[in-house]
Amino acid sequence: MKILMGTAAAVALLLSIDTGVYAQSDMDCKDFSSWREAQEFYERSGPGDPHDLDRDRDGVACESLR
Ligand SMILES: [Ca+2]
Repeated sequence: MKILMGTAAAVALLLSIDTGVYAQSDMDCKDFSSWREAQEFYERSGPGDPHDLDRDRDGVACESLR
């Protein structure tokens, strides 16, 4: 039972970390470890660039990370 509880706690922790990242209201370029990651997030976030990752509006997010 103890092991089961530990597993449940670990899963809950992983889930909270996972949803925590995507629930963040605003992501900045410094929150990504690579340009590719930032670019994919930018593309997934849809039109309008809600996180303001592409300030010069050329379709390329976070030039500073390239
Ligand atoms: Ca840009």
